[in-house]
Amino acid sequence: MDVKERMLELTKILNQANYDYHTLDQPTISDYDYDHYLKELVELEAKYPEFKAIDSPTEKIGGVVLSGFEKVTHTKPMMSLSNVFSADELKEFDERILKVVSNYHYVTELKIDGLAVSLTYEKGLFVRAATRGNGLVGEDVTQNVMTIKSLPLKLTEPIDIIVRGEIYMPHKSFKKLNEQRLSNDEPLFQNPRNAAAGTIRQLDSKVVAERNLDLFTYTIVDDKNYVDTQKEALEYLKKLGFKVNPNYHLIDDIDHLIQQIEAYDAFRKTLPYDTDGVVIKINEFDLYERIGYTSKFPKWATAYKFKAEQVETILKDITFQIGRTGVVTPVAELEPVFISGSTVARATLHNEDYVLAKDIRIGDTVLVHKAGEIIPEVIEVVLDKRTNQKPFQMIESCPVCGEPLIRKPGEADHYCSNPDCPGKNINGLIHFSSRVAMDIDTLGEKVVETFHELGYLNSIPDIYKLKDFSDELKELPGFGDKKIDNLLTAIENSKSQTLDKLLFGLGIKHVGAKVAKILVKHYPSIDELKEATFEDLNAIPDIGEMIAQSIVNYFHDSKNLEMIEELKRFGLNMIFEKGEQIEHPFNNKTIVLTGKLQIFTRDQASDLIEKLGGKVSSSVSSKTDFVVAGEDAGSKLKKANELGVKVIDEQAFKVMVDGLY
Ligand code: 1X8
Repeated sequence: MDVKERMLELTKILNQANYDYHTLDQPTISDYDYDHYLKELVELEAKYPEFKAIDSPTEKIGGVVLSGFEKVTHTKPMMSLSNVFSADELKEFDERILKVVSNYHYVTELKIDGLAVSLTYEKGLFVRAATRGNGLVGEDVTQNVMTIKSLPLKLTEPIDIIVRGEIYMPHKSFKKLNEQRLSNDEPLFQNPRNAAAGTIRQLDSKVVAERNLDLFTYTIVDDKNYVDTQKEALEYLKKLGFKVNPNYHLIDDIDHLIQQIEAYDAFRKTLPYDTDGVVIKINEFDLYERIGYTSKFPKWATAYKFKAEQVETILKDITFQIGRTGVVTPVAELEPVFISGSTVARATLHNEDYVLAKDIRIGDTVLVHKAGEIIPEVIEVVLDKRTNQKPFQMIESCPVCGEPLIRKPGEADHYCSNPDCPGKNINGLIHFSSRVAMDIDTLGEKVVETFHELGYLNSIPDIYKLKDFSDELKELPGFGDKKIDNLLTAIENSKSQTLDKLLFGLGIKHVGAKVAKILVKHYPSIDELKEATFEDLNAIPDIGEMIAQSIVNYFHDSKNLEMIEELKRFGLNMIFEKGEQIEHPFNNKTIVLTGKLQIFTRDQASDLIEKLGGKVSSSVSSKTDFVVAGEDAGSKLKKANELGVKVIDEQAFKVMVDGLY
C-alpha cells in the first residue's frame, strides 16, 4: 500500500473510532490502538502534508493560536426561548397554541446547560462555528470547535447546511479541569457552563482540545428544506453524523407533556452533564408560520426550567480548613442530605465576608445546593427557623498550630502567620512532590500523611532525609523494599528538577507554574532571585505588585532562607542553566517570520524564538511548524496556507512569548 492510501486508511479508521466512541458512546477499538494509529498519522502528515485529508482526525488535537476572534453575522438570527416554570404556565402555553391550530404534537428535548453554537457545512464539509453572541452577530470559534471529538468534520451527505447545538463540558472534564487548576493555584470555575464558555474563548486551541468539551445538535436552520418535522430533523442530524441527545420524545397532548416533564426532572440527575430544563417544540414545521413569533422568540416552542435542587438542612458546626498557602477557610459541617445524586455533609463557606454577608450561624437551618450540580454551597439561611443562634465570629488563631491568623487589607482571606505550621506544611509537602512541581510521583497524599503522622516528614527538607530511615520505612505495613527503593530513587532524581519547578514547588504565594517560568528567565539562580527588590520584580511584564510583594516577603523570612540553604546542601538544583529550555510550544520547532512586524523587530523575534528552543528558517516547507505572519505577508504566507502549516499573527506570537523573555 502506498503512503497516500495508508493515510486515507488511517483517517477512516480514526474517524470511525471517534464516531463510535464520542457520538455513539460505543467504543470499537482500544485506546492503545487509537493512540498508535493517531501517532502514525501525525507523523505521516508531517512528512506528506499534501496528502492530509480535509477531515483529518489530527485536526482534533488543536494547535492553532489566535490573537482574537472575528465577528460573524448569523444568516438567521439565533433566537432564545420563552420560559415556563410550572405545569400551570405550561398549560397556558398550550392554550395559546390551541387558539391557532388544532392538530399537533410536541417534541420534548433536554435543555443542555452550555453555550449555543451555529455550525456551517458546505458540500458536507465543516467550515465554520460561531457563538450566539447577541443573537445577530457572534464570534468565529471554528478552530476551537474543531477540537470537539464528536463534531463531524465531514457529513455523510455532501450538502450545504447550517445546524445549531449546545457545547457543554461533561462533569468528568469539569472535575479534572478544576483539580488541575487547584494544583496550579489558579481560580476554579464555578460550574461547567462557565468552564465551557471560558474554554471556547481560549486563544490556543490545544488548550481547548485538552479540556474535552462535547456537543449536542438539535436544530437545522431552514429545516423545511430537508424534513417536515422536528422528530425527523433530529433523526436526520443523527444520519448526517451528528451527536443528538437521545432523550427526546414525541408527545400527543398536554397531560402527557406534564407527565414527561416530571419524568425528566428525576432522570436528569443521573446524567453526566448539566441540564437546566426541557425544550418543548411543536413537531410539525408547517404549523410554525401560523403560530408565529414574537420579536425575541418563537411562539411554537418554550423552555420548561427545572428548579435547581435546593435542600434544607441543619448547619451543625463551622470548622476551619487550612490550605497549602496557609489560607484558612470556614467550612459548613451539615446534617448529611442527599442533593443532586450524592450525599452532602460539608460545604465551603469561602471566607469570613461570605459568612457575615449571609449571616450564617451555627445551628441555623440553611438551604444548600450544588453549584453547577457539583460543588456544595450554602445559599442562604432559613430565617423563619432561626432560634437563638450566636453570630459567626472568625477565629483569630490557626486551628492547627495556634499561631495568629492575619488578614491583609483588601484581601478576603485569612492566613496562618506561622511559616512552619504543620497544617500548611503537609499540604505544602503534597504540592512540592506533585507531578506539576518536583514530580516525586511515589510520594502522594496518602504516603505524605502516613510519614507525617509517624514523624518522618514535617518539612520539605525532611523529604531528602528519608533515606536515613530506609530500613525503618521498609518495615512499615504496606511499604516493603521495592516500594521504598522506588520512592528514594524518585526523591534522588527530583534533585535535578529545573529551577522553575522547584520555585513552583516551594509554594510561594501567587507563584504558579507560569510565574515560576518567567522568574527563572530573569533570575537564573535562586541566589539572584532572593536579592531581587520589589521594584525589580514589579518591572517584569506579567509580574504584578501582588506577586512581587509576595516573593520579596518570602525571601525576607529567615526560616525560608535557612530551608533553601538546607536544600542546597542536599544537592538540589538551584540554577537555571543558560540555554536551558523551559517547556514551550516553540521547543524544537521550525518557525518562519514573514511580512512586516510591528511590535518586534525581526532580530528580536528571532532571538526570542531561539531562546524558547525554536529554530528560525527563511523558507516555508512541509518541515515548517509555524509561520508568524506580519502585515502584507506575501508568497510565504500563501505557501504556508497551501501546505497547511500553522500560521499565527504577530499578536498571537506576542501572547505566546509574553513574559518569557
Ligand atoms: C437552547 C437549547 C435547545 C435545546 C437544548 N439545549 C439548549 N440549551 C434543544 O432544542 N434540544 S434549543 C435552545 C434555543 O433555542 N435557545
